[in-house]
Amino acid sequence: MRSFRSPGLSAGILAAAFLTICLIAVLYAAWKVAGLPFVPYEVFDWQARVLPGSVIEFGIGTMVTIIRALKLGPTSTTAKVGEQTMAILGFLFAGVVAGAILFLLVRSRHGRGAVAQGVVLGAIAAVASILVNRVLAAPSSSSPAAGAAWILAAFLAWGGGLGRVHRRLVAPRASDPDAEIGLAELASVERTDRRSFLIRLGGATAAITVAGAVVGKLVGREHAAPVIVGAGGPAEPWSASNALPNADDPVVPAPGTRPEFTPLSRHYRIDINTVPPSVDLAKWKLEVRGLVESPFSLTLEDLSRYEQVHQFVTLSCISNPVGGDLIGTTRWSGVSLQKLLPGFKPKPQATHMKIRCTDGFYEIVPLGTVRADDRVMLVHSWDGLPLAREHGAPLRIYIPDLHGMKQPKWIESIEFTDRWEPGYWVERGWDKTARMKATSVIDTVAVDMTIINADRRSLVPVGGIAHAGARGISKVEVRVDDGPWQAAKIRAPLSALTWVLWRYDWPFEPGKHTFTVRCVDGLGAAQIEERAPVAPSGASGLFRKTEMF
Ligand SMILES: Nc1nc2c(c(=O)[nH]1)N[C@H]1C(S)=C(S)[C@@H](COP(=O)(O)O)O[C@H]1N2
Ligand SMILES: [Mo]
Repeated sequence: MRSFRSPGLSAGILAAAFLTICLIAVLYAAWKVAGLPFVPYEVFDWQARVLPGSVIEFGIGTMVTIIRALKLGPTSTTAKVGEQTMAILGFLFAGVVAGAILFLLVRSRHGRGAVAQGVVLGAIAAVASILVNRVLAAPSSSSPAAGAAWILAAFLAWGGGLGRVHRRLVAPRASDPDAEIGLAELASVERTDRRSFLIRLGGATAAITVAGAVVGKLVGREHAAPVIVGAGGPAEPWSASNALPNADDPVVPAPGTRPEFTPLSRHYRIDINTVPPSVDLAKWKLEVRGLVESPFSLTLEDLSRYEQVHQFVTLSCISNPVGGDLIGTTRWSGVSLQKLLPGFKPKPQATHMKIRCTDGFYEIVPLGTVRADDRVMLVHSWDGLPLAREHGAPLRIYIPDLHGMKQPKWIESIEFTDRWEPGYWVERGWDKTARMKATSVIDTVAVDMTIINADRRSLVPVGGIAHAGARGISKVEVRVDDGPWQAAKIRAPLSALTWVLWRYDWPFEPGKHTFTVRCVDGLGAAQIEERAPVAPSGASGLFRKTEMF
């Protein structure tokens, strides 16, 4: 009889890492192929909902700072990739910790019952994951029961596998346990056997991971429920064949200024989902309930029978730093809520609407806002196309002057109530009103596009945007170094709800210069010069750009 030799903790960590990576690969492939729950993202999204707002704000703020400092790419798409990576690494970390604990537990019991304990561990992890899946209640193309069964099977296999790996590491096959060999020799045989076993396990993990990724990518249906785009609907964005309303404006943007009308593919996306929820458009209905004469529901077709409104709108995220890219302008189409309101038949005591979304997001809208402003609308299209999945298909709201955090996407229901409540982000410490502050940004100092004026002066076109919610912009000024503030020319905006493009032709001086911009909103209020971070009410401060010529 030889004594039991427990595999070391490092072997346990390695084995747990391999098995957890296999689990992730298999879950990923099943998610892509059959729409089964991808637990790492679901756990991440669940954490994002339950953790205190300050923790989330710190996380998002750090990510935005890093992305901007390292110029990693468009903030919102890069951040989503960052979140997905964190979700997967976090899941892997949890799997490794759980595996290490299992190895320690089994060691304290002298190696007995490794598989049984592994299965118990898998079952605990499965139950927790199923609970998260049910709490999120994300729509998916698989049924909740199938999702639960799949999670249970996958996690039991993972836990049982861990137990078997432990058993295998304890009882090396290379040696005959009954053979008469010395202890030292046995130890070395064991070490070699464990090492080659772990190497083979690593190889198998690599193979499974590659297979999972390939299957997921090839079959990849983005775990979408069937999306039915209105038959005969437009295939082309509105902007592809229509001129912008200010096309004839004499103020030509300085070369290098961002596009005045943001292409759909470049509009930022911010929400609480690692992967945007996919709504089955065939089954979708807007539920209207609460303090109304009688609850009812509306389909997209019902909405299409109302007068359709189109508005050019600039939307910005409250997390957008001064000069950031979490801001965009497109053409929003839908129905004015003011027109819909009488048909909803709210009871006299109703004062607010609580809007609930597929992803658990919610927001409160005072009826006074709707009654006072016919531009508040339920929106089904952007740039002439039905809303993309990531931008809230099939229905979102638009409320002039407010940041995106007040503008729910993926709307499911409107409940009429008699009191104000904090919305999703207000509950997490953000501003109650979330009104967009005036902001101005220099996009370009186009020194290689210098023009020579009549006095033979070289003028460098400087340009960018200015925006103040629905208040419009009455003045933009540029200062070079410590010089005087100079008025910039303002191009007519696409609408009263969008940013303006401005341009200032700077008399060129060689050397190093700092350009600063500021604006005044349409009501006469100057842009706030004092710097403030994005939380809790949106960033303020002047944008500066330093260039060397
Ligand atoms: N249902 C839902 N709606 C939402 C959010 C969300 O997380 N869930 N995020 C809001 C925030 S913070 C912003 S900035 C805007 C962004 O809209 P976009 O991604 O279409 O640009 O959506 C808003 N609507
Ligand atoms: Mo936002």
